[in-house]
Amino acid sequence: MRLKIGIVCYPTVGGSGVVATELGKLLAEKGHEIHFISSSMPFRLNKLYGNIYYHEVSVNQYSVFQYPPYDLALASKIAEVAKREKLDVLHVHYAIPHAVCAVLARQMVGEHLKIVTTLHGTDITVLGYDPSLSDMIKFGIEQSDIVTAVSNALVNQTYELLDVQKPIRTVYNFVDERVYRKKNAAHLKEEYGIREDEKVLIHVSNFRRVKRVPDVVRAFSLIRKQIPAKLLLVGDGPEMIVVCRLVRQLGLTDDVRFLGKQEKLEELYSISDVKLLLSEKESFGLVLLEAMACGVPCIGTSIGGIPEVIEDGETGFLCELGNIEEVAENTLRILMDDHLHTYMAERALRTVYEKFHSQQIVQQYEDIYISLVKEV
Ligand code: GMT
Repeated sequence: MRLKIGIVCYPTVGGSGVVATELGKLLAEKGHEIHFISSSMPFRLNKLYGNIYYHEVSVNQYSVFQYPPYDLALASKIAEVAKREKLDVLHVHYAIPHAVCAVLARQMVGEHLKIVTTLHGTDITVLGYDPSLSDMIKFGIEQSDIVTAVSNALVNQTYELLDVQKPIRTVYNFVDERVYRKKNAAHLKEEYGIREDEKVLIHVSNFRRVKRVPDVVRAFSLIRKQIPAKLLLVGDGPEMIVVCRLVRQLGLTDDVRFLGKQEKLEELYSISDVKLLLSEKESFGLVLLEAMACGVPCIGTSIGGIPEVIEDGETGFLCELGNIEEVAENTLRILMDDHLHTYMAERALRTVYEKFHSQQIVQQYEDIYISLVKEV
């Protein structure tokens, strides 16, 4: 069955935009017609496909409005595209504003437009606590035809926080294994001034406070006292100034590389020995999966969906939030034991293929769409 699927996502750098875009690309490869509806071109939509279309939402600034009406412009664009292109299904990523805009668009075009909403985390774990928004999020969820979340932890958190009645299914995130695989990028070590005897640790995030990047730096400081090592910090965001200051204060300037936002992450993972993600909130942690697909063992906090991605003692280690000593100790265990490192690297690769394989996950979404279209 060939479907016409609309995908609404945040196009900028971020796991939800990445997953939505990769999903669209893989669905297109399976023969479906994909229509991205977004405020700018999703950054991973970096290749031309005959059956992928992009519809830009533009917001006019009229002097009568104090704020530009983005949500209304989005709803109106969804309705326009759904009607003209005869969309079967609309898959929106994030409950607000996307699910709510989709519901409004459906009222404009008719009930045959089916809505699938995927919860990615921030809509629940941050905005769900805001009483001025929680009823709206609940409305978006309950009015969707099918709701998915990227981890069991996020499903449970949604039930606890919003008291929704709607069934929510877990559909895990995935990566494109053709892109995320170990590559020969040894030349990068030389370019970044990393010696052969040095171990490489990597952290990738948007440097929001919830990512606890200072914990990564503090743990690295303890590790660095024991073995020669370098830390790659990839990404940028609000905490960058704090992190830079801490690196200076701890005397780590020569051993930390600030790489900013990067695209060829698979090459950076390919020269890394361990990945660190020490967040206080994380519904899944897509960057862990990216690293695992390149054979990198991971250290993460026992928070949110992270324990569903890292299998403790098998593909890496889980640590208590804020326990820097435990992070350093577990990281050193991996870095100082080649057998353990090889074992965990292989287990990480196997987990990506067995539990999170892209074909398996895309199939789950496809089955959801088909079940809805068959209902009509
Ligand atoms: O983590 C962020 O700050 C970005 C956010 C997003 O919108 O991409 O990430 C959320 O969605 C990702 C994809 O499902 C998940 O891998 C991240 O864990 C989740 N972030 C949080 O829950 C904080």
